[in-house]
Amino acid sequence: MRLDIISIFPEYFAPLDVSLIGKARERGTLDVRVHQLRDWAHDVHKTVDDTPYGGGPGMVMKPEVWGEAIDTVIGAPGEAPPPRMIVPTPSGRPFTQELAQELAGEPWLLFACGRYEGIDSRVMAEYSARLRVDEVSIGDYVLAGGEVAVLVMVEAVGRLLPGVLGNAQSAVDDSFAPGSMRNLVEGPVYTKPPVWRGHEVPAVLLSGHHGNVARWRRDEAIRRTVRNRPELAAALDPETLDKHDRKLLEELSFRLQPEDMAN
Ligand code: 97T
Repeated sequence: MRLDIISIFPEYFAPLDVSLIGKARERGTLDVRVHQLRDWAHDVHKTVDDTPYGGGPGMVMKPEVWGEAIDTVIGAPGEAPPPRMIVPTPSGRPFTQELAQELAGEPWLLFACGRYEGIDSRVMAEYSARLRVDEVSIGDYVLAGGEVAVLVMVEAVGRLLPGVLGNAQSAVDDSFAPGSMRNLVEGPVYTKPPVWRGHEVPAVLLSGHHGNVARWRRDEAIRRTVRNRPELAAALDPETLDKHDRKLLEELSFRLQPEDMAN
């Protein structure tokens, strides 16, 4: 997979030299190219922003500079199938594991990092006519720019590429998990020693009883989901819940929809 990233802070992307993504780049699984947007600015000050039309605070990134940068990176029309373009912005569609999986199937992604109040909207309009453009948010908080959002997305997408995670682990991941577990967060995990500073590992995990271990893990996953992600708990599909699950949810004073209580 080829990844192009355009930013006024290429130094932000140093982490892509290390760990999983760094190894994938060394092996040639990933071809990451980071570009300095200011290389396409023409004035002596390498200006990339200007004041917003209609007034208001902050600065907006200039369309001409972005246009020249993107034209150069994507090359002449018809030269190669164009990339999908991703623009991080707090007003974008949510970045989810589903979108990460979709992007992992693409041969070429172009990330455009905005700073200040964002990129002149005509840039997205212009390229929407030539390639698939998605404005994407990584969550409901405000960053100083798109760079960290791109790091998040590149890591989430990169680990899904064949051979990046090491096959043993990727199999254990989402695809192998039973359907119902996909809507629950993970429970707690433990390793040796069995007692640490007086804290004991739950006895069931040392019991060797695989059925009891599986049931305990599911209970813990349900407890944590109710506590930390009530909106996920509320959306649980009753078809994926057994009697034990329903009893536990009741104990946690969590109520299913009345129509589901008959089951
Ligand atoms: O807050 C931002 C500023 C610039 C670019 C992206 C973001 C953002 O992306 N997801 C959440 C916030």
